[in-house]
Amino acid sequence: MPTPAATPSALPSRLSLADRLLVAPEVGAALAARQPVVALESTLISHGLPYPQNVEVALASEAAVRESGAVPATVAIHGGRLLVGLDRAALETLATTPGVAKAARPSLAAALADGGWAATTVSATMIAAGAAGISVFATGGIGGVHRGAVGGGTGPTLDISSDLEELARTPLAVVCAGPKAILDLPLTLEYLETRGVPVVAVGTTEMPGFYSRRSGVPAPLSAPDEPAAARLVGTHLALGLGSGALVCVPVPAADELPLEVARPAVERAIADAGAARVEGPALTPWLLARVAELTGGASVRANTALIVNDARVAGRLAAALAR
Ligand code: PSU
Ligand code: MN
Repeated sequence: MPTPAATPSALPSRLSLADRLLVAPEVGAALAARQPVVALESTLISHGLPYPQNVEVALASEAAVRESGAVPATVAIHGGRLLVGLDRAALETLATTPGVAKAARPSLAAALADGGWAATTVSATMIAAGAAGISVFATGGIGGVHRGAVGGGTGPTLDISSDLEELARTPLAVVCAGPKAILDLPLTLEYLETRGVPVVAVGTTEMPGFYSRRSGVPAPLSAPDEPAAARLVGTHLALGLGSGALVCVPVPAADELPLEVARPAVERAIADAGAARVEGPALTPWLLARVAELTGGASVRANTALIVNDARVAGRLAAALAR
């Protein structure tokens, strides 16, 4: 992969999204041959998990995609370009560089104009993947409507992740283990329904709860198995409605954080974040790190396992969609 220059003035500001895409040769070849490709995001590497679990999970996710018969394309920003497909050195850089930026749709231009390294959230990864022609993407847990976003506690914060708007306007299948457990799950589902995003749980009629297999909240749609989920998602994408589809897969049983362990840790972390006045894009990483502390690292084990599992399922979904 060519290494782009990292000076702010390296690229003219008028460049389009397509002009700024730098697709790795293996990914480009797979797309040209209509072979299955799975996009992976990088904010979970830079902001979501501690080192060295973050780089281990990045490599394990890529391996899981390959085992499923698809080509992985981890997305990040460097030198004013959207990189689609990273080498190992790039993954290490994202995992170890302090203060790497977190780029979402609203902060995409700032990250590109800066010229340095930035990790992409679900929204920015969907933008890059969609522009590159990739139709399946795996993450850990999507962002959503934060608790207290529309009232309660200290009043409405209106903190709603740009992930939800992206799902409404970019036609990709996104595989996750449910919206992150730190969020308001019923309100997140209401938002996705309003914005026309089908949400399908695989192998269960309940929404997967991210760290936990269960959430206690019914899933809007349910598919008994992966082929059924692939048919549903394939049908949605073929209609050309413009929105993406969310596929939710429970964390593997051996690594889950039982709901009775996860729930009090999440509630305590949210209270602590309020007391520490953490807000904006810093909130989600702060809460994930706090839950990790409160559970003695058990949440990190669940988080890494669910990310790799999602990548594996996304690979199989991409293979099914390519047939
Ligand atoms: N899944 C994880 N860990 C993470 C994320 C997803 O297991 O850290 C990241 C994704 O990049 C997602 C972001 O888009 O968290 C949501 O951030 P926010 O709530 O600030 O929109
Ligand atoms: Mn937010």
